Amino acid sequence: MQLDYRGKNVVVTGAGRTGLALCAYFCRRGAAVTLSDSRSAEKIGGLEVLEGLGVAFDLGHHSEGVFTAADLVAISPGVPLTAPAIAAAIRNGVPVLGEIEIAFAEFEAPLAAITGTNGKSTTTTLMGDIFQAWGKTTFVGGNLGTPLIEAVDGRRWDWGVAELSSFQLEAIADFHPRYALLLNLTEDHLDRYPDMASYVAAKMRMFENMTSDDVAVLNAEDELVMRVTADIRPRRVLFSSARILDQGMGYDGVDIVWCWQGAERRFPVRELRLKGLHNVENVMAAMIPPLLDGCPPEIAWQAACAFRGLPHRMVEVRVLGGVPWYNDSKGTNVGSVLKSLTGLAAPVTLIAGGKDKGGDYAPLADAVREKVAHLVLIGQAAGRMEEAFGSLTHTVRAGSLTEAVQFARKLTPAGGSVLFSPGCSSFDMFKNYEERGDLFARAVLELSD
Ligand code: UMA
Ligand code: ADP
Repeated sequence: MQLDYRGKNVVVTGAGRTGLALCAYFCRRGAAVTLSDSRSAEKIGGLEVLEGLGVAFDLGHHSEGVFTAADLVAISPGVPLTAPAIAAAIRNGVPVLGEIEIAFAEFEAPLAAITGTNGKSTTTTLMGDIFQAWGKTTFVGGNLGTPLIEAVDGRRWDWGVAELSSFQLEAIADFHPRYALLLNLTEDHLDRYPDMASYVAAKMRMFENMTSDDVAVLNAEDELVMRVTADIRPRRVLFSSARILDQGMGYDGVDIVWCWQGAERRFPVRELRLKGLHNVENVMAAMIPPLLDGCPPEIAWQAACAFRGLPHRMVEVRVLGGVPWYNDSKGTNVGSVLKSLTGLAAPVTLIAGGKDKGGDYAPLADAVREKVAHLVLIGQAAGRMEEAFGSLTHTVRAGSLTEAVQFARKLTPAGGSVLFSPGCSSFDMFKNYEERGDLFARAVLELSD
């Protein structure tokens, strides 16, 4: 059912993909919309369409007066609740809601929400494929790319599968998925959160409105996940990449084994196109909601086997002189670099660095010592990374990603491999991780034989 925002004074914050979709949504509902962004109109560009819709602007800064006078502030994930104008609105009793909350209020199909530090996009996309293969019209989006708010007008959905970031979960109120997946928890985004506990607390909001009729899908091998979900209300269904579970989804090193209500079903992992133990975890997690909802296991497994993985996640760009080159531009934190390194044999030349997120690089130290023969560093984080790893392996700095590729070419012997897994976000040098990964792949393809 459409909510009534007619005549309401709504301030949409952030002129990215989410904010633009929010503006269109509130305009369709007859609200008086103001778009506020800390960037100037020239920097944002392309606002003519919104002018045509009658949207007002507060650009180059966030004006407190605009926020405190609003009936509702709708925020994009990149805008922290601590921004002074947002904090002023909250102090003045103005409701401040995130896009996920606003969209959820009108999203009529059941929803599976996926969070965790790593594996969200892979799991979300695969689960979407499974529901589709089962014949369900399924919205697949969220942090993955298409904001949930774009799903609420137009099509009728049987299912929604949404990847959720901690940023998005910070600004929910009544959000309540039927299935909620927490894949893993390792350090990330410590440039936004004061500490790991605050980051985990944001993720945990996913469960806060769920009841015992709902299901939480959890990683039995992640100690922190197990600890923080010990007392949640939804039913816990576990997956484990280390053992077979009496009840739940396990793995014995050969087959994924689904044990449920006395029955056992086996799925041979060699049939998957996805590689690596972390992807076994993603597949296990993605299959649980559809299976619990009655999807025939053979349909779920066929969809899992057909899935080729997403771009910029451990994609082999080419093999040159006996050296495979991997693009893992989506490896944006220490946990994901670790998984990617684990799948490779020494000697690896690792190209890393980018925008530093303030986390600890130490969990990578053992893997760097064992596997990385040469470390090529780029970007703002190069200094901190050199401090952490410079004494453990041969380390050089490059002025650009293209130069890093050239250094890696010279340094890597036949039989080695080159991994571009930055362990950082891209925003110091690139628009996003896709642009960064595309540039890497181009530079690698341009290397002469
Ligand atoms: N801005 C302000 N004030 C601020 C901060 C930012 O006005 O205090 C403005 C910026 O100037 C910019 C706009 O906000 O114009 C950007 O908003 P946004 O960062 O929310 O970007 P969107 O384009 O709306 O993209 C967001 C997600 N971005 C972030 O969480 C940073 C996208 O996730 C997501 O795909 C998209 O919504 C659709 O849901 C990206 C991401 O990096 C991929 N996510 C993080 C991650 O995966 O690690 C969480
Ligand atoms: P996210 O959306 O959470 O960033 P992706 O599915 O895009 O996750 O994968 C990003 C990177 O994270 C991959 O390249 C891989 O290195 C790592 N990764 C993927 N799945 C997992 C997992 N289940 N556990 C740990 N790391 C993972």
